[in-house]
Amino acid sequence: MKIKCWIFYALLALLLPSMALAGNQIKKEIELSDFYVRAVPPGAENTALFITLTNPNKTDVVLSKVSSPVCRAAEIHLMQHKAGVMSMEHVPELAIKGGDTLKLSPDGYHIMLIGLKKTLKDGDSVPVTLSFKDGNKVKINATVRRLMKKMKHSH
Ligand SMILES: [Cu+2]
Repeated sequence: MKIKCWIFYALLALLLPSMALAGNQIKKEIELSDFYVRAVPPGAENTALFITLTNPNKTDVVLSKVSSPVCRAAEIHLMQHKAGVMSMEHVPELAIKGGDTLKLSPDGYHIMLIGLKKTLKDGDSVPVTLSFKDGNKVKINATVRRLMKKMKHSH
């Protein structure tokens, strides 16, 4: 009997870490699509990046940091109507709920590229690194596009 018990615990000790590992691997990577940077006139200091983020997991995925070599800083912003006035607010992170798709747009969440180091022309490719709270990092190349809709900046 004593030997059987020992084998049981030894097996359990062997199995537990591998089970935890399998749990991690089940987590699917967030899907990024339709990403683009808004073209701005030469000399413009800021522009915005838009992405559609789809979370195929059951749990939330949180975007916590964005960076790009084309600008001094990148911030997650939320465009809001406040007493009839559109204003932008800096939010520290952006949660994409399990099974949800979040589409960034000029009148909602967007990523502000602040302090542009060069003029971004229509068709240019902008490298961007997205860092998620779980430690995952995703690199994308967003194409610069002209947008029809005007975006007012009031920081
Ligand atoms: Cu903004």
